[in-house]
Amino acid sequence: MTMAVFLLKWGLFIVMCIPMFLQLKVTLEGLYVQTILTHHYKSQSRQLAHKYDSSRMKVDHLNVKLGTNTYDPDPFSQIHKGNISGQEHPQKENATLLMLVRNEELEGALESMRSLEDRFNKDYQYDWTFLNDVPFTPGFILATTAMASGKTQYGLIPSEDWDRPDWIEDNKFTKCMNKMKEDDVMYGDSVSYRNMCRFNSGYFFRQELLMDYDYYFRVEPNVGYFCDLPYDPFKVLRERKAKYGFVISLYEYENTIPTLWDAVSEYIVEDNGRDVQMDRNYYGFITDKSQVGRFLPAVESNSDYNLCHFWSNFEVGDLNFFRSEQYLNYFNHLDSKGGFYYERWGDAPVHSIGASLLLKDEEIIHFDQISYCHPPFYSCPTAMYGRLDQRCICDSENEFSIDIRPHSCLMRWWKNGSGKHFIKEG
Ligand SMILES: Nc1nc2c(ncn2[C@@H]2O[C@H](COP(=O)(O)OP(=O)(O)OP(=O)(O)O)[C@@H](O)[C@H]2O)c(=O)[nH]1
Ligand SMILES: [Mg+2]
Repeated sequence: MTMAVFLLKWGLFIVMCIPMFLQLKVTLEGLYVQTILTHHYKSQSRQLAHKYDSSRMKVDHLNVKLGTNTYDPDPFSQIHKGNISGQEHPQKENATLLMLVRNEELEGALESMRSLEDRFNKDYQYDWTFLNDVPFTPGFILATTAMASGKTQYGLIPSEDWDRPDWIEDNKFTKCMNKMKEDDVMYGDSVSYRNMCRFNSGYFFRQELLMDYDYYFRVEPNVGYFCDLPYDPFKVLRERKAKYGFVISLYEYENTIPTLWDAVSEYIVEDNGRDVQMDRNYYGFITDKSQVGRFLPAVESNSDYNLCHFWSNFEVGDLNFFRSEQYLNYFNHLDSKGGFYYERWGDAPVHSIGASLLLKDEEIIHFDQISYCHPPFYSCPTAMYGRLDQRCICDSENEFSIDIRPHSCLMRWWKNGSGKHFIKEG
């Protein structure tokens, strides 16, 4: 009897398990088939891709439509036809490469120089101008001159262009700086960083050594250029009558500029349409907070300013714009508020807002074919042929490749600044 119950129980158990076993078998078979199929499809698509390698990867790609906003009407003709490289005397603009730098940053300065020389300047030999708030050491001068293909010159910044002016109140300044330190504001406790930002905002273009130049290309220590420059950016500025060129655009840390926009708004009201021409300038770029594509602004701001700025560690610009009465009025208004010291206003938002308000009609250029890296971010052309043609060493898909990321303002630029040509022409 016990045996019969035992057999019955097991019999029932086995019968009940049969569908489960069948299901498991089907699933395993399915997985197996799926794996085989995936493998099959992958290898088939790899085969297909390689089947067309010879035409896909062909170097003679003069007729390929570029996925880029190039300023060069015949972009592939330059490098491979040897029009730049090997040209003995390419036409040069009245321009200089410009580096504000400390003696102790020599190695970083040489790294940046080597990269820009290789990628661009060896073919042009533009002058290098170095500026410092203390005299350059003989070692610095020797090494940078050896690295440069062009002439080098070294300027000592006068104290009145660099140091904190006396009308900044001591006690208020110390209190503000301590508060910024407490609040962990980036470089919030640094006096020299403030000097540097005010100098770059309002004084670099007044330096004696720059007086005879029209254009400058700002270079910082420890930056890099990942592709050959496909054109002379100075020439692009001149030919297009542009005044300012950038590569990367990001959101500013609002805690460094709590009252900057108040000062700007006051300036706009006082200007009363004299220099700031709202119907032609780039006001939209610095105030648009709408969704662009799938991107809302990465940070919320407490003013109309959306915090977008051109990352000014790279700049190619027209010195005459900065020396103009219009820019000086703008700068003087901001400077009189003391925010470079009581807060920690950076030259990036100051340049960017100034350029966006005062420039117009495509006078600002996005150099999308210049691949530039200031750690941690970099730009890298997305078009494969562009990368090949410019001998790029960069990965356009990496998360630090900044162009189309939530914390990039480039999409806002395309919408409000100079959009991609094909969008405008389409
Ligand atoms: N001569 C001189 N140059 C300075 C001083 N502080 C900064 N600089 C230069 O000013 C430029 C900007 O300074 P950085 O320290 O790179 O500032 P940043 O790019 O905002 O910050 P990082 O992310 O640290 O690079 C660089 O070219 C520096 O070499 C200074 O006290 N004296
Ligand atoms: Mg830097």
